[in-house]
Amino acid sequence: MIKTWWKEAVIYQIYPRSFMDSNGDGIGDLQGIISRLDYLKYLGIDVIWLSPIYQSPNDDNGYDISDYQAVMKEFGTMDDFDELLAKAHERGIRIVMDLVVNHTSDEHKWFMESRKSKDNEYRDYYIWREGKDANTPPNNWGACFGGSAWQYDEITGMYYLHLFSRKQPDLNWDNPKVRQEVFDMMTWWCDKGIDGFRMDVISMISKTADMPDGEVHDLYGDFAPYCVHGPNVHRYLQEMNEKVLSKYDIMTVGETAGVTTQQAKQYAGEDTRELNMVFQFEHVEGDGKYGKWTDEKIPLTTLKKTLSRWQNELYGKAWNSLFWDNHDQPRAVSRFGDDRPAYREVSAKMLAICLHMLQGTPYIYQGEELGMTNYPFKSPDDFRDIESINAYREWCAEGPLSHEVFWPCMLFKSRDNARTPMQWDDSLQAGFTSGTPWIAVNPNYKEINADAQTKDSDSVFHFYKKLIALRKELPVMVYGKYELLFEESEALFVYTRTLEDDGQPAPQTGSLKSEKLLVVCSFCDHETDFTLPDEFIGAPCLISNLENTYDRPNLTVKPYEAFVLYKK
Ligand code: TEU
Ligand code: CA
Repeated sequence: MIKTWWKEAVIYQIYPRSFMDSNGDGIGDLQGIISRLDYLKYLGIDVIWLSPIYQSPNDDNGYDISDYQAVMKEFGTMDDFDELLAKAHERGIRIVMDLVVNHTSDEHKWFMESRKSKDNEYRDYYIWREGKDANTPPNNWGACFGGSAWQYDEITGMYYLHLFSRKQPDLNWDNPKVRQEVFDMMTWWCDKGIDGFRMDVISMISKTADMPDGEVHDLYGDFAPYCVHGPNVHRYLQEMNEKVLSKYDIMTVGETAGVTTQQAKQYAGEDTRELNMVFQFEHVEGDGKYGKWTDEKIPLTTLKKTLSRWQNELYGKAWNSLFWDNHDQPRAVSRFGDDRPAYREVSAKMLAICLHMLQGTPYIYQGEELGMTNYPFKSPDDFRDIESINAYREWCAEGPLSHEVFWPCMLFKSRDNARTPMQWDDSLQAGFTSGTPWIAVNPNYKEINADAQTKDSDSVFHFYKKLIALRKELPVMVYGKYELLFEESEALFVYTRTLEDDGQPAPQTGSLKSEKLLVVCSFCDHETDFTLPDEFIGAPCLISNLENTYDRPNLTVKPYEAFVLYKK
């Protein structure tokens, strides 16, 4: 297995709009991030993944880019970015940029040209089709944010494809000029000294030439068979690798919804010359009752089965990204743990152990290290996210479901749960802004905030700090082989990691040695009897979320208790 810095790293995702506001306009910004770099350094993370900071009309909070080489005005200037990069590097922190090139904003100059006429030189930068007739789009595909995936444009009387909002037209990657423009832009950022790319919906860049109606599951036809993992996606990524990525010491992670382990081995194989790792969603998806919407937890046995398959099948062949949440997902502790006051801290720590002990590169989403929770939305007017706003209209206000049925699903799954401001301290607006925040602060900020937790050595924050530090000491956390135990348990997630010394030193953790871990995590609010595997009886405890001893064969595991035993 190849040993590299990005396998040993811990990544911290910043959603800039909600991280830290430096000038009181209620919107997080680059100077705000700079002011919190020492906090991140103290936590111990190695890499920041910066959600988009580029110029954007913000139809989808920066995932609709109108200029890839300019900074969004509300976030600051290119000088601020250069300062952020330099100051992060001074602290030994790398910066990975979000690369959103499946689509641009409709306000990007390429699209403004493209729509002007059928023979404009930018026409083929996007995907234009004739409608079936004057009032019917080319096919029945639905967009991810509701409505048809096609938008009629009066100027030329044709439709353009947008798999997300109508302000996010899809680029035509089959046009070599588009690919070259993207590669040149990436080269420009790499030459600035950035440390990698997280590639937004990169599995969707290649579409089939033929675009038939899709099967109708929810409200519209499904585009996935024609647009996800399309015919040329690997060819385009190999071209990108050859022309750009291979020239720099950077890391790449592809966001690849719907990817199978088999496909992941191609996208992120050790020898396929595409990407370093994929962000797969199988363990956080597939639970929806209405599209992605549901109010129910994923059963533990299902979660274990999915995660274990990814652990086993990628071992030695490709590399996993590990995450419970991000800016598109509800808060980890509310979804997989238990955010009731009695269990919030203990279950947040349990989830941290469970994830960081798996094989792959862990991603911490801002506020996860504090155990931040979902937001208690009161009415549909509280949402800011285009997906939530459109979903409520489509499923409920103008659609088939009653408010009573759909509302709990929105509370549980809305992306805005993750987008409320970072809770820095117990002052007004949680110390995020001196003005009015663009989205409301979670009212629990007085109890849950960074200031209190950095001062309390028992906090969720210090627990993450400890896990990150352990990763630097224990190669088994990075390179050990995974094995699931007690597969059928609906209460406990139990696994081992085993490392045999293969004589190859690891870049950060140093020399390898044979070692083994036993990881035990309770995912429920009741006690569970558990018998230690013989070989771990008497093994020392590396880390645990409750004061307890584990030196007897028969244990009673408390609600959300988690511990790791270590054996040489
Ligand atoms: O998300 C892509 C993606 O797959 C989403 O549709 C995801 O499934 C959904 O948000 C879950 O509710 C990426 C970005 O992470 C997201 O923020 C953007 O809105 C989207 O691409 C379009 O760029
Ligand atoms: Ca600001």
